[in-house]
Amino acid sequence: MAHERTSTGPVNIAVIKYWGKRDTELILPTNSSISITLSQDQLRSKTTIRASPKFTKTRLWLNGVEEHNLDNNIRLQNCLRATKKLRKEYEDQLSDEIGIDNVQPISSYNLHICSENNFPTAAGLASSASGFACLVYTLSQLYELPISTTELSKIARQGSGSACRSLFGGFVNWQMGIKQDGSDSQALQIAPHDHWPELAALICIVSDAKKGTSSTEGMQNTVKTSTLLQYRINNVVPERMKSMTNAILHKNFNKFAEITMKDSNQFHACCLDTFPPIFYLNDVSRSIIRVITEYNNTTGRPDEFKAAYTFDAGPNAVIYALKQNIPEIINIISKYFPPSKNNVSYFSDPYNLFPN
Ligand code: 2P0
Repeated sequence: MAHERTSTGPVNIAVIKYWGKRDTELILPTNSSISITLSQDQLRSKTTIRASPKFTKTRLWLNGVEEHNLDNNIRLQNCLRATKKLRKEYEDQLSDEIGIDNVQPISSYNLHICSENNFPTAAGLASSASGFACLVYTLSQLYELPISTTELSKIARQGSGSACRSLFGGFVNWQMGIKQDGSDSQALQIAPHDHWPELAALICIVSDAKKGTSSTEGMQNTVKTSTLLQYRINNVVPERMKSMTNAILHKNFNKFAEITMKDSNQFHACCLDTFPPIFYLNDVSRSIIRVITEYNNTTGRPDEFKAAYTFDAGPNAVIYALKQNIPEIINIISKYFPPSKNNVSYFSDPYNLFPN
């Protein structure tokens, strides 16, 4: 008998950025980070997993194309091994309770995994985060694992660091942890999706091309060569984690916006401080920063903001703002960057930012 589960997984956009690993195998970060999980209406991964005793090997299709040499895919294997181990323990426990003949030994079956994104893969829109979060969540459903989301986040982390944050909706903290075995490097929810319903995100797709330097490779070059990253890790992020958590809990948009923009700027400064340097922003990205800065200047106060930009490992901008300002921001962006001319397309999801 075949067992099958399908689920979808959301993208998250960090406001305190993760950049750097202290352990590349277990995927343990050099600093904690905070993100917001976006609604699945426009950006999501979808994964179907089927387990059957008839399958002769485990197979994986990504966006319709089969991936080969899965044994060499260490991150995938780590996620499969960890969830299968938990399933086996659960089967042993069930066998003791209801008898071995009544338990399906699904942990021993091969899998067919089908995963797809409804947005450009690897263009700096967190496709690995939604993809691995969705994979691990679907495995947990297939295996009916009796574990918490935070426990599950430690497995998703081993697929892709940022994936651990996509298991929660709302506002999420990835605690870096201090243990060598990674048992305290996990995601926790700061506040649920309906905590701050006035907050919205606008995503400007500057380019959907695959990025030149992958995050995985780029961040380790930064760890090796950037002195600014060391300063950031020790002297900047710990304080920002506290201030950002407070800003979110108190729905203080001015503080939220200030830290979001400063942290994006510092992350890209670390990329520039990498040797050789990494460039993720392009001219259009920098123009968006200037336009948002000018827009914020209209408040007349240096500590008052109407919008906050943030950029990940690619040129695409995410603009956080209060819903009431979104129509004005769309107007400004479309005036300065008509999609046909500058290749900026955008969409807003102001009324349904977070998944349930
Ligand atoms: C973040 N990024 O916090 C940061 C900001 C990109 C810039 O997490 O090697 O794809 O799989 O752990 O998770 C991208 O890093 O890297 C990322 P791996 P991942 O969202």
